[in-house]
Amino acid sequence: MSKMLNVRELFPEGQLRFIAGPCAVESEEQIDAAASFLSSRGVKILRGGAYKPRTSPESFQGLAEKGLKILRKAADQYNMLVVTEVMDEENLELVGEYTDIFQIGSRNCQNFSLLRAVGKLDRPVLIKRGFGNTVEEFYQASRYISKEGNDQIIMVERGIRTFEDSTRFTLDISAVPVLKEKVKYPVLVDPSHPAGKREYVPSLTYAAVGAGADGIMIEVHPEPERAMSDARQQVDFKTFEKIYGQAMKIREAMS
Ligand SMILES: [Mn+2]
Repeated sequence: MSKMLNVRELFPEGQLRFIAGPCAVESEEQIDAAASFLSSRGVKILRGGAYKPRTSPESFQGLAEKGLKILRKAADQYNMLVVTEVMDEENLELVGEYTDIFQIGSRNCQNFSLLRAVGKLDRPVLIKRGFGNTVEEFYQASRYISKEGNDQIIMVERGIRTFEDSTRFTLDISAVPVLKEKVKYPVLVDPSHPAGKREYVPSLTYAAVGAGADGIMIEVHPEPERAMSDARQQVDFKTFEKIYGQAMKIREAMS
């Protein structure tokens, strides 16, 4: 399962790599379909939430350990790595049994005890920017992890809360060059959560690549309309394929 991973090998400088998969793990069939498709297109890291930090407590909260097992099985079958969110320290050990990369979600970006806890482990940590955090606060959050000894960090810009409400969050494209100046870690962009609508996901992806992102973390679902969370922003396989191809062309044009 988990080997010693180096984030710079996963996201080499000057290249573009994708992390993709559905918002939430919903069933074995759904994850198998996603992993089978994505791996065939060259995606090496599978995403999917087993614990979902939802705005409403009545919303789908995730399959928990059952979801982790489903992710692990599909990733092993298709030779992929798993990145999934750990929401609290209590679940760190359990999530660690299944994931290759720990994800710290936007709502936990400044959960300093959780950051310290993953900082003590020898496994990569993907941290998403808090939607109410400045770039400097995001940077300092990464230092809570590295200070404990773990410098295998991946930073993800995922949009911030502004007065603008025509999109779900405002994607802060400027954060990409600013972070790349501050840290040696890979800087990725999640175009799905700021978009809120799948129609905007391609444009935000291309903008991120143009800004110099090392990778894209995108929500892809075999049947987006039927998704149990974030249904409006997940793209189907066909759309993913188009986005992926175009994004790679933009990256090539830049080198
Ligand atoms: Mn989501």
